[in-house]
Amino acid sequence: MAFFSIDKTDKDCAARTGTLVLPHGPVSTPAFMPVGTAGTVKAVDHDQLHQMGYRLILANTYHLFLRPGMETIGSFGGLHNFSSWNHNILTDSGGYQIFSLAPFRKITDEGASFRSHLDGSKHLLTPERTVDIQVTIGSDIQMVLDVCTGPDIDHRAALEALDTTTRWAARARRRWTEQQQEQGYAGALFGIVQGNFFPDLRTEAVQRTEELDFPGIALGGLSVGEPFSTYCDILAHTAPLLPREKPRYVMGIGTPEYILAAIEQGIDMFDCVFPTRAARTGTLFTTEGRINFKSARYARSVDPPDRLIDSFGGRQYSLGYLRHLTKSNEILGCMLAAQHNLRFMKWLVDQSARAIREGTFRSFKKDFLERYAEGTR
Ligand code: PRF
Repeated sequence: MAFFSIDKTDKDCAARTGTLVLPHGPVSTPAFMPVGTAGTVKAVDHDQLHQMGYRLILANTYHLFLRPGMETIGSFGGLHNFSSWNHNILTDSGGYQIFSLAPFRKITDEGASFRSHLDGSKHLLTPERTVDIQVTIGSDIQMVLDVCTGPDIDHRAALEALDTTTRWAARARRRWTEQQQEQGYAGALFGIVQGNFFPDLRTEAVQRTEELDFPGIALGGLSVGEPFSTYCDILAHTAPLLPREKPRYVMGIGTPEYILAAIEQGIDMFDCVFPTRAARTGTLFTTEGRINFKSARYARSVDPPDRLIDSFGGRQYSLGYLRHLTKSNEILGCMLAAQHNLRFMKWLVDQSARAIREGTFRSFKKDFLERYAEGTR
């Protein structure tokens, strides 16, 4: 079966539904991937993720490499066995985490050297080593090591980062092919388009990444602090340049506004810590807007978080109870809020898919966002 097939394209925009066929089973797209940085989606257990309909979660090379380390994960035969998750895993390469977390980092042609945010120890990740690590993890989809840049750099610096990213991508591609031939590695490798917020560099990045012919392609370097309109402009410029037949992934986006904008441009995959992180600090995403459920206004609310969404798999918990749990720092508060937000994200992509099949994605997006903005306080 093909690695990726498009099932339906919306009649009024580039949005599409499809199916990814991965080593641990098929995944329908558009797909939101919950982030399980250290091999766990915080406060949500694997059975629940499966029950919610998730078949592809994300883990981070950077974190797993530092702790528990590759010897431990290797001794379990990979992250699927180690964590007892029998469905698909996509691993990010560490490029972005080094950029955002490491207290010290230095990019050279050889790779990225950095100090661990855990204990200050020094490490070097090269493009080849990053592939090898992700092979040890047993990733169903792995990402190339890239250089992610912030919104404040000039054209010259952005081009330099792009040049390094492209040279690293070619080396990663070569190592991935060796791993397929020598170890029978079955996971895919995705290239990452960088180029900062310069349209000419984004165009060049797509061309140079496409020359390497990866099975899938990601847009990196977005949602790094730029205004939403800049994100939309770069997305509208770059997405139409991507090959139609390959899965397309925007890395690290997770609010409904960002995700629906991406789906409209024909993006198939996204991930973000935001739904699970926000849950832990008292924020729920609902079909009537984003709410702070710690607010006193919910103290006696007998309502469920959302009238349209089955937040807890058939179980009823009120907003009043959820507020109490979180105010009391009860672990169950984190668990329930994370569960609701992940069910909300699944609902959002499933409703998007339904609308695409019906050819009504644009009106679904407009209606949803109007209501969502109105209720967000
Ligand atoms: N590169 C990688 N991972 C990422 C990003 C990137 O640019 C982003 C940017 N939003 C999130 N995660 N490798």
